[in-house]
Amino acid sequence: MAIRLYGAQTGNSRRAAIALEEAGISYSVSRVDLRAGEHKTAAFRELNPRGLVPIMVEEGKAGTGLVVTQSNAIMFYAASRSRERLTPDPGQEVALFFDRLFYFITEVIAPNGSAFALTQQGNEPGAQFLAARSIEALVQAEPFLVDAPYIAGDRFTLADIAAYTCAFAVRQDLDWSELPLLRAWYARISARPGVVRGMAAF
Ligand SMILES: N[C@@H](CCC(=O)N[C@@H](CS)C(=O)NCC(=O)O)C(=O)O
Repeated sequence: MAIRLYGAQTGNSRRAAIALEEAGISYSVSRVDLRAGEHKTAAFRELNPRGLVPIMVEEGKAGTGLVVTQSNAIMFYAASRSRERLTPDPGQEVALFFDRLFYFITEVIAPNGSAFALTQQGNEPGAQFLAARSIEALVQAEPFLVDAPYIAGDRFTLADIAAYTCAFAVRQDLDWSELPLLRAWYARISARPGVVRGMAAF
């Protein structure tokens, strides 16, 4: 089944691309020019009425296709078809995995995205408040790595992909000298071939 990923150089798009790469799923890329407003065209909104990237389309038989418009749903789709396990084995560490994954989705990624929207609205104090909350949550993830090399334990999972794209987005705003565990983890994740390819997809 042919898979096409629409996206741009954004954290959400990169997260989806990394997951497909790590899962060993082949896909083609459509770069969406956000500055030119390609994501707000009628044709694009037929795929995602919200006019946001990423979108994954899996072309089916006789014109029926799957359209997925949430980066985290694309990650789970990739995991479900992965040769490698990108989620914990059933019954083991599942709660920890979801706790860490949603930590990054709700505490780090969400306020970061809202800060960006407030900047676009000219609300700089609001933007700075949310950006600082996002970075604070990221910094407070340092203890996650005390006993394990990956965000949710001994194995690379979707939680690492979620955490990596947010750390990448604010890498210049972090005091890495204060974050030795996150620094070593960031280097480890950056060196993964699937991550390198996913980061370069758009
Ligand atoms: N919940 C969606 C959010 C998608 C989203 O906010 N995409 C941003 C880029 S990271 C976007 O398309 N922004 C363009 C705009 O707001 O005009 C997801 O996780 O995929």
